[in-house]
Amino acid sequence: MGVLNVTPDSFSDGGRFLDPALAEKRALTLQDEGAHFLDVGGESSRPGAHPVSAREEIRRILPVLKRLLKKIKIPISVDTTKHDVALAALDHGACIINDITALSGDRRMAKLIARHEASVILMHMQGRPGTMQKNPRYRDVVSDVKQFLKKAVQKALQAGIARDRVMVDPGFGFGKTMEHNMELLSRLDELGSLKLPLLVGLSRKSFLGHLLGVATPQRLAASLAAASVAIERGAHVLRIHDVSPHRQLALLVDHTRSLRNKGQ
Ligand code: HH2
Repeated sequence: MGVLNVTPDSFSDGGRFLDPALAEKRALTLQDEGAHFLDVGGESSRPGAHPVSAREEIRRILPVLKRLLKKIKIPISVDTTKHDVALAALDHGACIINDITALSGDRRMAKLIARHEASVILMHMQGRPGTMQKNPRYRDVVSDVKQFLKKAVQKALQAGIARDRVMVDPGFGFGKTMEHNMELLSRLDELGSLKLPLLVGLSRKSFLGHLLGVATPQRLAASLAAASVAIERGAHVLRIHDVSPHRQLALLVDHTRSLRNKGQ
């Protein structure tokens, strides 16, 4: 899943694709490089980010979605927590809502997604972006995240969203210390018991930088290494900024896995 941030303040590419023409060009590049989905976001969720209004989010993403409608063949996801933004996006060609609050941010979201027969990404977050990195705590991060996602899936199904339209995401970097993130990555396979497609967003994340002492622009190698571990532990979708190198990595890891499975 290629990331297209139409924001002034995203942590790794803020301000680069605010101009709809540049955003369109970026989307086409991500598609040409082999992305299977596009995730368009109009509000940063980096630690300490300030929330923006639905009106502003729509103002940022709608001109881009209108351009993409005719040009992009891969499914478009929109990264939003707000009903009104999701509604505008679904009316303009998006078919997946990436809700980092897992349907808890806006009580009208679940029914909207169900009514539109759209798909949803349910992500775990402790707290909210403004304050989530202030002393996050867990009993056991993997079991707590799994429990949270189980409940979010039940909520989605109760609202009428079909099970085959649900993906889950442990939410790397969202209300988690570096140790929590590393624990989640190393035990990612435990989320397999949810029996749903597993999406991970590891690309350029701060905990990789903290672990290895590298600034955001130098985090590609760490992102690739983390992605490789994630695929080995059962991740199905990688939410990424650098599609081409991740595609090479995914093809190689998949190939070795299928050879090993054949040999068993
Ligand atoms: N990470 C970010 C944003 N949205 N959605 C899901 N499902 N999973 C993630 O890990 C995830 C996400 C943060 O990355 P980015 O979009 O590049 O930055 P920003 O939130 O600053 O725009």
